[in-house]
Amino acid sequence: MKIGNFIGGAFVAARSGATIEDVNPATEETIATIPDSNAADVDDAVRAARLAFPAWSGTPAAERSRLLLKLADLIERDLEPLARLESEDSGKALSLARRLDIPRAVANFRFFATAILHDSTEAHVDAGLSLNYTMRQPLGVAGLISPWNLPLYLLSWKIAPAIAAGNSCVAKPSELTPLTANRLAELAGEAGIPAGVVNVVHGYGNKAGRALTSHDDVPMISFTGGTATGAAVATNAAPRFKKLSLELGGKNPNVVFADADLDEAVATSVRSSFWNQGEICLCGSRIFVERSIHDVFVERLVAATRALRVGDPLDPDTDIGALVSEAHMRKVLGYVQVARDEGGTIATGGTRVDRKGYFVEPCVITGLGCDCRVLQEEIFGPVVTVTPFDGEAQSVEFANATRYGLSASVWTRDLGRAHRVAAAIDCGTVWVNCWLVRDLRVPFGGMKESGVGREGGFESLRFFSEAKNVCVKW
Ligand code: TXE
Repeated sequence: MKIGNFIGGAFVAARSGATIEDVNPATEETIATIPDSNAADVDDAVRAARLAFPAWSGTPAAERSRLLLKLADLIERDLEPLARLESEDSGKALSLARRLDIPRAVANFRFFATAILHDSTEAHVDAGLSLNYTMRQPLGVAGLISPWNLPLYLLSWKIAPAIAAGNSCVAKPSELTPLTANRLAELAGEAGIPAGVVNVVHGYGNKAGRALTSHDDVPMISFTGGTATGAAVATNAAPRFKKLSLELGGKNPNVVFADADLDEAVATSVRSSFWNQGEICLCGSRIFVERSIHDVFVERLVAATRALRVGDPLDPDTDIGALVSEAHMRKVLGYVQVARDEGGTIATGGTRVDRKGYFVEPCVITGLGCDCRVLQEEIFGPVVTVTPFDGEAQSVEFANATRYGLSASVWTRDLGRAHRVAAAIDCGTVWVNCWLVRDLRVPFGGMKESGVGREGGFESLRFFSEAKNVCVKW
């Protein structure tokens, strides 16, 4: 498969003609070539988006909504081939792409297509003096940069609110997982979304991505990816005074108190540790367990982990597929070695599976404290640590002992404690007795080095618009 950039409603090669190979991490075979775009290609896309902006931003919300709903229907129609593309591109289990990735992309378009029909703005009346009303206007071209772990899910989480709010956009998907973005571009055309409203430029982050974040005609950047990359994006965008939303890494605590429902806590912890090979920024990679139940929790978690089936992502019985790339697999295996060097015990897993493809056995590590690198640095793979704690105060101390602050899970039947601990953990989302239960209306984002700004629900529509106050004399 040879895919092109989608610019002004047409598929085109990079101006330089250069390409990048796209590899299926489960088979190590090249499955596509994508354009290795540079600043000239980004410039073409931004020009197309600027041209489309006046008409699109002037299109009534009801019509924008209709077109986005049509696009959602088309994604739903093509759920099966899209899920397969996502699986082949990223290594994730096809069953997960069917259940999670593609349905969420549909939901994202439906959610923002209808949100704009129910949005409102404020008026402030100072009787006898003035009437102020707030306009929320689209800004122009949105630059959208997305990662490889949930490719269509996270790209649609950005494209849907950006264009629903009346902006046009240039999206730069991860060079590791470009295929569903390419298909989305086709479907946007089929849905009747005018040419130039959605543009997709493929290529490397430090070339195409950097050109987008530095472009003078792109007034806002929404980025999801690693924390170090987020810093590079901010360095480029901040001096140009762009609106910036950064959703970055996580090193999320999963805190289990002795009074928790152990069956539920173990079953959900297996998912929050290893879903999508642990390649979700919301995974609970640091598990803290109250000392009195630590040993039994570890025993049950290890048994459940060993029962997971690692293998062919297309096999319906597979729980864990391949990691996204060889480089990423090496990074993950490197951290297992760091854990050994730091004195940790590998309770299970942590080795490469003896077959073609980048498969790693899910790994549980015990015996490490909060200062160890393995508990400080984002591994972003099927590797978790379990550490005992004593009492509520220490659970919070451990949970906060990281520079990240994306999400947390807390397991307890004590309602008062659930509220206290949730309030005390420094992060953007706390799940009590659950994980990854997502209501698209709620604010989403991180504290500390997990990001800046909030998206989700009306927060997304606020990000992709500029508030303007109009003051009329009474
Ligand atoms: O992400 P990058 P990578 C974390 C995770 C992972 C690490 C690196 O820890 O191991 O990040 O993964 C584009 N200017 N997460 O390398 O580099 C890039 O092309 C502009 C967490 O894949 O952050 C891609 O489209 N753009 C995360 C996107 O940024 C640049 C999910 C993300 O890539 C750029 C993925 C630059 N200078 C990885 N450099 C999460 N929190 O969900 C790269 N890009």
